[in-house]
Amino acid sequence: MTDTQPLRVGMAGYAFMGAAHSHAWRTAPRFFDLPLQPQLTAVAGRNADGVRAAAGKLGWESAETDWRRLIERDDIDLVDICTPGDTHAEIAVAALEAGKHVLCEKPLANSVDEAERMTAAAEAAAKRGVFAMCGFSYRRTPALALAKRMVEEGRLGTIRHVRAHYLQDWLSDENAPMTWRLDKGKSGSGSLGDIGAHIIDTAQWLTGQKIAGVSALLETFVPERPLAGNLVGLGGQGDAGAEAPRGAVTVDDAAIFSARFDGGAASAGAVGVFEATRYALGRKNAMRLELNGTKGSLAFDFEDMNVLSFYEAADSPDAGFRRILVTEPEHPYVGHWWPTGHGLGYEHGFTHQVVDLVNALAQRRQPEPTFADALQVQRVLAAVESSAAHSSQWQAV
Ligand code: SOE
Repeated sequence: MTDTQPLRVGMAGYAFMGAAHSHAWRTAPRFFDLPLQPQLTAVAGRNADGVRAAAGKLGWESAETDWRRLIERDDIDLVDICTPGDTHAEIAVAALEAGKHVLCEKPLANSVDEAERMTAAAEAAAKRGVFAMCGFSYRRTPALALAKRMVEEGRLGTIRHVRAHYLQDWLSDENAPMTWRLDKGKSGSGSLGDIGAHIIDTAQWLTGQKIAGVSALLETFVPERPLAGNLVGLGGQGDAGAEAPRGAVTVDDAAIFSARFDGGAASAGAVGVFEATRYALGRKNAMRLELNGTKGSLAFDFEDMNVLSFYEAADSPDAGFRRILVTEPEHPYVGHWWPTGHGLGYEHGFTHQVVDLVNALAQRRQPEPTFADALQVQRVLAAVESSAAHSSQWQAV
C-alpha cells in the first residue's frame, strides 16, 4: 500500500451491486497503482442487522441505517449509489450539493425528469471540482474496450448495423417470486431499464453515435407472481410455489425495438435492432453485440466475455471471423492481472470502473460515462416506452 491521499467512500445499498462495488473498491488498489487510496468508510442500509452484517462481510469500516448520514459525515468524499432506481435522484443530488463525488448505478434514474435533475446537479458540481459518473460497467470489459479501440481506429469503416441482445432467463418460471425489479415504483421499468440500458449505452459508446428514434414493443408474459418473504437478489429466495398469494407485475418482461442512430461524426447513421428479456430460457447473462461496418464486423457475447470476434473484409475470402482472445498484456486493463490466456470475469469490469474513476478524480477530470451520457440512455428508455404505448409508432428520442 502506498501513502497516497485517501478517497473515503460511503456506499448506499449492499445487495448484488453493493457486493460487486465493494469488491471493486477493495481490489482496485491491489492490482493497479492508484493516485488516491480508496477507503471503505461506511455502508448504509435501512435494516440495522443487515447493514451491520454486510459491513463485516464486505469490508466496510462502519454501518449507517440512513443514507443521509453518508451526506452529513465529513469523513466521506464520494457516495456510491447501489440502491434501486427510485432513490438514485434524491441521494445523488444531495451528495453533489454537499460537495461529494458520486458513482451511481445504472440506469441513472426511473424517469427522464429525475435524470435531468441529476444531470443539472452534476454539471453544477463539476464547476466546483465535484464529479459524477454512472456505472455502465460493461464499457470496462476488456473485449468491449478493445472493440471501442478498433472502431475508433477505423477497422470497421462506417458502421451500418448494430445488433444488440441482452438475454437472461431468471423469470422463465411463472412461479419465480416477486422482487423489487418487477415493481415499477422501485425499478422504473423491467428488462428495458435493467438490461436494455446496458445494450443502449454500450451500442452508443461503441459506435460514437446516439439513438435518434425507435419503434418498440414491450411484453409482460406473467402479470402476477407469488409474494415471497425474503425478496432479495434477482428472483427472490427460490420458488415461492403456486399457492402463495400473488402480486401484480408492473413492468415489462421483454423489450424489443428497432433504432436509427444519428450518425455521430460519420455520414449516415447506423440502424439497429435491440432485444432485452428475462425469458430466454437457457441464456443466463448473454449480452450479445454485433457491429457490421463497411470494412469489418465485430461480435461479442458476455457469456464468452474474454473473446472478441472480428471479421475484416481485407482478409482472404476463407478467413472468416477471427477469434481474438482478449488476454494479452497490450489489451485494455488485462496486463494488470494474469498471464495471457487466464481470463477475467464479470467483477473485473467493476474494478476497472473504480480505476478509471479514481484516476479521473485525481486529475480533476470528468469521468465517463457522465450523467449526461446516462440521461441520453434514459431518453431512449422513455422513447421505447412511448412507442410501445402507441402501437409501436416511430418515436424520436
Ligand atoms: C440483472 O438483470 C442484472 O444484475 C443487472 O441489474 C446488472 O446491471 C447486470 O450487470 C447483470 O444482470
